[in-house]
Amino acid sequence: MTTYRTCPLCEATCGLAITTRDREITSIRGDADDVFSHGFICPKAYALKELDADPDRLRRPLIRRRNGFEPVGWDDAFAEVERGLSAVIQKHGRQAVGAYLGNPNAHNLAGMLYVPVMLRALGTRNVFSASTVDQMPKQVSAGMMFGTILSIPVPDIDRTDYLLMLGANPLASNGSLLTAPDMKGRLRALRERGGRLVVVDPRRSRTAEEADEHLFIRPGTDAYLLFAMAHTILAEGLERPDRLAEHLAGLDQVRALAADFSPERVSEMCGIPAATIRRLARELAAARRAAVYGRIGTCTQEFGTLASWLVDVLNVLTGNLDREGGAMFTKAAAGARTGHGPGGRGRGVEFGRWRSRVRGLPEVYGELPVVCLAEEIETPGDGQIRALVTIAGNPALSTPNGGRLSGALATLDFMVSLDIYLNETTRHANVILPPTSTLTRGHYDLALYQLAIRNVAHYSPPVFAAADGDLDEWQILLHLTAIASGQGCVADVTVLDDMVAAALVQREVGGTGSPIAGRNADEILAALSTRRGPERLVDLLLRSGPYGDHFGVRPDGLSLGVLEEHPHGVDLGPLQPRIPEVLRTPSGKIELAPAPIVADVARLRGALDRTNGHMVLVGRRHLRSNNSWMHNLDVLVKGKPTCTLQLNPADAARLGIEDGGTARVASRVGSVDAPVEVTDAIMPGVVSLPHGWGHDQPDVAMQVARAHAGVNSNILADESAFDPLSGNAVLNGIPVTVERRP
Ligand SMILES: Nc1nc2c(c(=O)[nH]1)N[C@H]1C(S)=C(S)[C@@H](COP(=O)(O)OP(=O)(O)OC[C@H]3O[C@@H](n4cnc5c(=O)[nH]c(N)nc54)[C@H](O)[C@@H]3O)O[C@H]1N2
Ligand SMILES: Nc1nc2c(c(=O)[nH]1)N[C@H]1C(S)=C(S)[C@@H](COP(=O)(O)OP(=O)(O)OC[C@H]3O[C@@H](n4cnc5c(=O)[nH]c(N)nc54)[C@H](O)[C@@H]3O)O[C@H]1N2
Ligand code: SF4
Ligand SMILES: [Mo]
Repeated sequence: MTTYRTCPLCEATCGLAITTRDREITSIRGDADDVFSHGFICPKAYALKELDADPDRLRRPLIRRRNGFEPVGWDDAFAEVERGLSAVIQKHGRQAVGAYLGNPNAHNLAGMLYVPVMLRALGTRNVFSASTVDQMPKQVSAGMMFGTILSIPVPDIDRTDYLLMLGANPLASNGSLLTAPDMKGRLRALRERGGRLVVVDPRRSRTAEEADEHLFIRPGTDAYLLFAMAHTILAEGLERPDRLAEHLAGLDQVRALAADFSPERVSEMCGIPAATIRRLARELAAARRAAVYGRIGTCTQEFGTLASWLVDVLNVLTGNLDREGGAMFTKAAAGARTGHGPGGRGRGVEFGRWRSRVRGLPEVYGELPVVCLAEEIETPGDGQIRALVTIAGNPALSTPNGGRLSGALATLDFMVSLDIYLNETTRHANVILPPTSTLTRGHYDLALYQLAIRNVAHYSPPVFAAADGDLDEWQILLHLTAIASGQGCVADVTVLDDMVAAALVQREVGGTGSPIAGRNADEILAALSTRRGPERLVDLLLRSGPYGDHFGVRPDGLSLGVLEEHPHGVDLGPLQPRIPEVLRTPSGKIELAPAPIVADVARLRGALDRTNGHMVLVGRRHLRSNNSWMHNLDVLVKGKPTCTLQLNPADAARLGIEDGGTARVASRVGSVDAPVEVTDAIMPGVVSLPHGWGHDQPDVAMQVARAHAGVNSNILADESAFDPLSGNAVLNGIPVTVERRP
């Protein structure tokens, strides 16, 4: 039997054809008929078979006892969670419970739809996630400019003539905040139709190798480069906001701010000649259709929000925002906040509604910066975190100062982890709750389809039925919801699920913007009544979404049933211009100069004369790895180790370090010894180490990963360094010293 399924591993959403015999996978191929990926897949897709079969993947809940972890039944596990969480809540209140949400939540319906339900029941403001070691700066800048948490323009790579890419390596990562399977093919097509690809990166990445031009940049200085390009465009009168002009606020302020950042002024800082900066600016302005795209290298740095903002400032100045071949807004079939209503204006975004207790960092989109997590656990006082819930996250490896955080986790009164492995983080948990294999779940990319370069929709049915007694992730989350809301661990989660569905229906019929506003809630619930769990909620979101059937109003519209009839997905066409309808700012304008961003420019200006004396560390990704959690799959880790410290030959010679030798890398907060790879692909003065490694910790029950342990680069990342507007960690441009180890 063959099941067609979207790969849930990264943002590219490739279609897979998974052939099975009974409970066994016999083959995994790219689905040639997939409307979006047309058969493309990467090596990680094959690893889904190994992941499903991995003997170390947890099948039963674990409780930590005095002499190690013990497998238990679900009832015992939930009873233990109830005891542990209730004790902390009773004694210290709800703020004493923290939560950390990891990246796989964005690739999982349960994570998207039921984690918020669980968090509401928990009632804590101490919520942290992988977003503040990732894309939060982009979400902050885009939210301020356009109005919602996901108002992020994506480069229309299939139609552009010029793509300026900074801090991204889609040939390894397969794209991020840019859902587009087969980036390699799409970038090749761009060049074949005469377009130009320019990559700015302190490392000659695989993507840089494919580009027409690659420029080394000193890590953390993208905001200077982008400002100098804006400066050039404005100084030379090359700006052409065209159709956007009537929707813009703040252009004059940008003009004034850019005045301080001439190419000559920033050139040394960035390590890029002034003439090159001017040429880039002119090329961008002259291109018929162009897009600027920045990703993790431009976010996880000191000026992350400013760099993210300037990317879109350039898209606006050159008239490329919201036009074909420029940077455009997706119109997703389900779940988008800009999906309904007349639009054109909205509530906008608001940050700092509360602050972290110890350092006073502002809340963003309902969460606190994860750079604060360790101190919130360690520092005594009212509101100290004494219990932690982690859901699909591995902060011990993925967040700054992993050494300190691991120590802090060990001091918690109680910790529960929803996770499929006993790993570097979950080893600190009192209870680990494992959901069933990802192949037993239905799948729909609620989050990633909001950032796709075409409007697409694809529902994947489960490949296998869950075994008796296994719990799906949404069911576990509802059990935790029941416990957190004081209903105890025996509550019937089907009743809770009905309440979740009813509440979501109420939001649609009770709101003003929804196409089903004013309809009868019971009638809508009845129409959804054959489904339960995430499928019922997705059906609702699709049917009340922009392409939906609106429950009978548009019989040809989308529903989950329609998607089930289209196992290769439904293509809803190329992106269309959406301004002004897509805007949700209170002014109804594109806010080109939001006040907090304008204020932060002073910090950028103040750092202009800083000297670049020290060596700095950046990260990187490898095609066969996925953050921290796929290193237990032999197909992906066999062969040459990829967790190496890349060092430029000039630095290697100066430091007396040879290829294949060992170097000690030390930062303010820690040091690691790593094997060295001498390569001119890395800029002089910069070293690169990938993240997500360091599996040689006590108790970690991942045999293959342990044999390919690598070192944890986040031992070096400094939790005191962050981008102030977003609270995002600085993971690139970390000052380090490097020395030879015998
Ligand atoms: N230095 C440095 N650090 C970085 C980065 C960097 O570039 N440099 N990148 C950052 C980025 S972009 C990200 S997104 C973060 C990731 O940070 P995290 O999300 O904290 O880490 P992951 O490695 O994705 O860990 C995912 C966890 O989920 C578990 N898991 C996998 N599948 C499932 C599932 O279906 N259900 C459940 N419940 N659990 C599951 C895995 O076992 C693992 O424990 O790392 C960040 N850290
Ligand atoms: N194979 C694989 N795919 C993945 C992941 C994975 O771990 N492995 N992780 C997924 C996740 S969670 C995410 S968020 C995405 C991330 O996707 P991408 O953003 O494409 O991430 P990377 O491949 O790490 O590429 C980042 C690049 O930024 C460069 N860089 C570092 N510092 C700077 C700087 O200061 N300025 C500039 N201009 N460049 C800099 C690095 O050298 C690197 O080449 O990938 C996703 N896809
Ligand atoms: S590129 Fe991403 S979505 Fe596509 S097969 Fe590889 S891991 Fe899966
Ligand atoms: Mo990420």
